[in-house]
Amino acid sequence: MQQGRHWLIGAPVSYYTAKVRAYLRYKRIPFFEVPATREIYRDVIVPRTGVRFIPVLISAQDVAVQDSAAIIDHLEAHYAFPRVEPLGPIGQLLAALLETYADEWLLLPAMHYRWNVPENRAYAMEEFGRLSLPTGTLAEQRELGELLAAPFAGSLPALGVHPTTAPAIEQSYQELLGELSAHFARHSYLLGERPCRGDFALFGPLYAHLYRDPASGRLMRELAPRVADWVERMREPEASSAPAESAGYESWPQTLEPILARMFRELGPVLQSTLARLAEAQPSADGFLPRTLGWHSFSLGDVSAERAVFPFNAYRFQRAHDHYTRLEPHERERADTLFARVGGLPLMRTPLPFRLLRIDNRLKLAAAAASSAHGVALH
Ligand SMILES: N[C@@H](CCC(=O)N[C@@H](CS)C(=O)NCC(=O)O)C(=O)O
Repeated sequence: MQQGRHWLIGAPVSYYTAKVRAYLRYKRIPFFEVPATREIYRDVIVPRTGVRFIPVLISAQDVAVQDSAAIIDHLEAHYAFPRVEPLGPIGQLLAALLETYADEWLLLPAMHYRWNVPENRAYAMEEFGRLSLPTGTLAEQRELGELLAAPFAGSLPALGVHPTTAPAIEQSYQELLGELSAHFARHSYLLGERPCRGDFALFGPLYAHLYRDPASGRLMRELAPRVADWVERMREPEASSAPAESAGYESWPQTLEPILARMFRELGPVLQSTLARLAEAQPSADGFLPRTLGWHSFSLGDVSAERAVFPFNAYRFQRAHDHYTRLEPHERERADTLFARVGGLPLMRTPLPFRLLRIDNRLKLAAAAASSAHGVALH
């Protein structure tokens, strides 16, 4: 990969690659996309990042960055315009919350529909094979696709996708489509007339899985054509001169409230419990956290089930929480009015008794700064 250019290593089937690709296109940042073949994993991804995740950005300065949010942050430092961060602090907080919801929670419907609907599953396996072995025969690609897809399909129980939760996951997703349809009837993007990081994040599951996978794509177009239109808009988002928060409402559109309420109802307790688990976690000898910290129960609709505890869920939320704790008192009051309406106050007011740091693409726990370490009330 030649220096002086940005290279995005990823895949058309990949959730978080879609997020970064839409961001790069919106910013009009020139880049080349490289499919994550077996050779690219062996020669670039693993040696440069130490982990096996996509997307990876190899920047024009030859810096290797993994994690979709870290890639966006890295590029934002070099390309200020068009802005993707909302102007106001509450807008920034909401964008980070929506990013957390899209990155961490919409994995459930995205993975459920991909791996439990036979038509989607067959399509995804072929796509995995084509990506990894572009010059192989169809039979070779299918065989390899099946092998490579196994760990992804096998991750469903850890995410909380079980036969018992599948109906609730479908119901929640279809209700979300209704809420998004109502929102996109009035606004082009989540926070108004210009995409924010929440839009890019939401594009990950809604495009790479739930629009591209054939059976899911039909479902979206049938149930929520306006959401499908937003997906199309996000594929090549136009740089707009409109402020990220449009005038006429107090930094957030009202039609966002049911979506925030859903997020706090479904993901809120999972985050609370993850924070509590982290507060008790014993660091390993090297100080890094494992990818999962045991299991906990969660509820969706009327069902309860088990899922793994993912420290990364809390890491993504930490950015939103930081925005919240930095609000000036008059802004805090406005944000609290909103959070009280959408059921988010207990979570937002939970102090984080630690900092999660991301070092060498792995998470580490550090003590909270003295000023914010006011008691551990994690219930
Ligand atoms: N937090 C990471 C997540 C990246 C991620 O999970 N990527 C998927 C593909 S879309 C992957 O590489 N998974 C490999 C694995 O789960 O081991 C990001 O935002 O980039």
